[in-house]
Formats: sequence, C-alpha cells, structure tokens
Amino acid sequence: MKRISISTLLLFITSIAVFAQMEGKKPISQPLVSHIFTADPSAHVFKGKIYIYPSHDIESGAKEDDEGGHFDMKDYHILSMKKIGGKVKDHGVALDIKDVPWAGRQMWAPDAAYHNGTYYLYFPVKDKQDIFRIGVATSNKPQGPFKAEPEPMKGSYSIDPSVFKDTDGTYYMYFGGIWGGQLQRWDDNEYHANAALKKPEEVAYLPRIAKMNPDMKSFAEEVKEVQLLDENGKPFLEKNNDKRFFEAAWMHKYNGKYYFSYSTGDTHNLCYAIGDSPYGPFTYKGIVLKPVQGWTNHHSIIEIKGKWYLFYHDVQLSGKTHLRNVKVTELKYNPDGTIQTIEPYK
Ligand code: FUB
Repeated sequence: MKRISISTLLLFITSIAVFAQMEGKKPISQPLVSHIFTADPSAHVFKGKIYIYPSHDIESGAKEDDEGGHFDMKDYHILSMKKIGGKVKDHGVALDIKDVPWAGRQMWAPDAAYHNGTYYLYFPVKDKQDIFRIGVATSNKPQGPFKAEPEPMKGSYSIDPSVFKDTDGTYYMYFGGIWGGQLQRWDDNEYHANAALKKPEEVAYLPRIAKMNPDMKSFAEEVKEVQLLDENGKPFLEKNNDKRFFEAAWMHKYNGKYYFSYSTGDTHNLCYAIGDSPYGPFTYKGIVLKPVQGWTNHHSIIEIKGKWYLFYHDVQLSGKTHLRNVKVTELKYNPDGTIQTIEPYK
C-alpha cells in the first residue's frame, strides 16, 4: 500500500478546512499573472514602478515529501507594473539555477534591495550538500538579468531572506524557516545535520537577523535570533503553532514602529508582532491574513502612494500546493496601529 506522507495528510486536512471556510465565498483578489505559476511575492517600488520578486513554481516531477521536495524551482522571473491594478509585465528569466555555481536544487522565496546604483537579488537554494544557503546576485536593472556571486553569503543558512532598509539607511536581513527550511538544524549558528524537531513544550524556534555590510553581499555582524514574544511578553512554545514563527519573515515600518510579519506554517496564518527596534523584541498583535487555499502562506507588505498593500499567494489557478499564483490586496490599519485582519475569501 502507498505510504501517505505527513505533509500530504496535513495538506488534505487543511484543504478540507479551507474549502469548507470558502464554501459560497469568492477570492477577494485575482492572480496577477496566469501564464506561469508564481509564489512568495516580495514587492518593492523601484524607479517609481512596482517590482515583484516571486518564486517561480513549476511541475518538475519531483516527488512530494515532508521536506517540501515538490517545491523544485529552477529560476526566477521578475514581474512589474506601473500601478496597482495595472498591466503586469513578466521580464523573463532573471536568474537560472544553472548560473549559480554552488547551487544544487530548489530556488525558494527571494527578495531584492537597491543600494548605490545596484539591485541585489537574495535567494535561498540548497547547495550541493543539500543544505539551504542564501545567495546574492546583482544587476544594474531592477528586473535583471542578475549575476550570482560565486559563493553563498558567508554565515547564511535556511530560507526566506527578506532585506529591510531602515529609515537611517541601515539594511538588515531577516531569514529562516523550519521543517523543509532546515532552521531546526542550526543552533547558535552551528549546523547539526540530525537535529530533531522541538517538542511541544519547548520554546519555539526564532527567526534570524543580521545587519548588512555596505557591500550588501555580507553580514556586518554575527547572525542573531529575532526576539518574538506572545501577548504577555513570554516566548512562544512550539505548541503555540497558530502564532509562533514558521517561515516567511517580512519587516515594514509604520508610524515609527517596526512590524515583523511571518507565516505560522502548519497552521497557515500570516501573523504580525510590533517592536521598537529592528531586532525586537516584537510583541504578537494578531493575524494579517487568514489561511489561503494551499498549504503555504507567504507575503510582503509595502506602501505605494500613501496606501498599504499586502502581496500574497494562493492556489486559485491550479488547486495544487506547489503551483501557486501571486495576488495583491489593500491592507488597512486601525487608529491604534493594529492591522485589520484580511479574509482572503468572502
Ligand atoms: O516557495 C517555497 C517555500 O514555500 C518558501 O520558501 C516558503 O516560505 C513557502 O512559501
């Protein structure tokens, strides 16, 4: 008899739950493109245009497993549009895995930054030893093509890099993701190949942060844990899986406060926590986006012409967890600075 993996079972249960919630409801927004599958959208405004740096989902034939082996992406395409609701342009292949000398497989969620005339693409990919590292590639255009550095960023590991420029001009990278993202294998920045996942009563894994050097290709300090606390100022335990960090870190600043948002992974929420410094501590405030159709939930939050937007994905076009489509919807704040929770289907 065919063995059903835990992820397949969880996907099945989640799909039933999300489809049940969706009954009679419609998605609040439509896919931005439908000619390719795209996910994990990191949006930025460069040169007055909106650029989206997504994962490029494909059907590679890789078997689904508990480590996300079916997310077997091999390149990045960058999308752009002049305004929200405008025509979306696909700029073609911006970086191919075959042009990254150290890469093995699985190009996951990227991000981008601009500094001093150069655009930087940050991307997680497994190296030839099957360990996730973060690479950097450069271009003089926001849409690429990008040229990868010959080695991954020194001291980098795990997945989902997200680069934030603070108002004083300092750049920070947030990263990390558990399970297939391998964060559980890293303790005090040391690699432990056979590390077991934490037990429910243990303190949950924390995302990582490091200040960037002005070269934008290296960390200026040792990688640290981002301090993420529950509503009572206590660390989350692993069993708080509807609120604790899983993957998909994103930072934005609103009214002088730092908003750290992330996915809870196996419970599929996009949550956020607020703090007074890029390092935290961040105190949990609530849900930005309720679970979407598909297993993963991954996003970015940016301000465009005085309005705020959430870029996210679901699987509206394919119904398959690894073939996603990016979307955008407006994000609103309450007068006290909390975010109004978005229901993806109404
Ligand atoms: O796209 C592959 C992985 O799925 C991302 O790195 C995670 O954040 C999840 O969205």
